[in-house]
Amino acid sequence: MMKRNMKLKSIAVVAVLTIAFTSCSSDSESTTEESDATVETEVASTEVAAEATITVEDAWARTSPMDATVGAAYMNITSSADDALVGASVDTSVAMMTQVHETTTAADGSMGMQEIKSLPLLAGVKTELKPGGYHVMMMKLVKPLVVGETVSITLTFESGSTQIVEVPVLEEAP
Ligand SMILES: [Cu+2]
Repeated sequence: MMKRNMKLKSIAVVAVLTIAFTSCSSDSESTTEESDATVETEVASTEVAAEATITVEDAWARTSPMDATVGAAYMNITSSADDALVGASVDTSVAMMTQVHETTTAADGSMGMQEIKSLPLLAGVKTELKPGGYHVMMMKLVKPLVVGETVSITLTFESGSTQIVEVPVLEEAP
């Protein structure tokens, strides 16, 4: 971490020096440029602190039988800041309705599932969407999910950001 910070700092210094050396203008102008650079650096570091990154890994969708009306997609989601998955959607050429589901087990042991409006993502913690757990459910499939194809799933997060994930259709988890 320290090493990386040091490296970033030296890159910033090089950038400022480059501006100074390439500037053939008057002293007053180069002063202006330097102060601009300082302001930009401050803004940039504020953005870095506030901007969360959300990483989606190991996404896959299960191939669906010809007569199936629903399909499921799975993935691992890690957000650098606390957030929540509040929605998922696919193009209507794939499925007419898409929801985030959780698998439930009733008192009698029977399995079911229900929509979950907000799936919490704790900062730095990998949240798994996997068979038997959370999943993205594509309903009213327009056509079967065929191995070798990919489905673009748009994830919406509580923070307001969205992410499009290219999800390969597979027989089983990668
Ligand atoms: Cu489901």
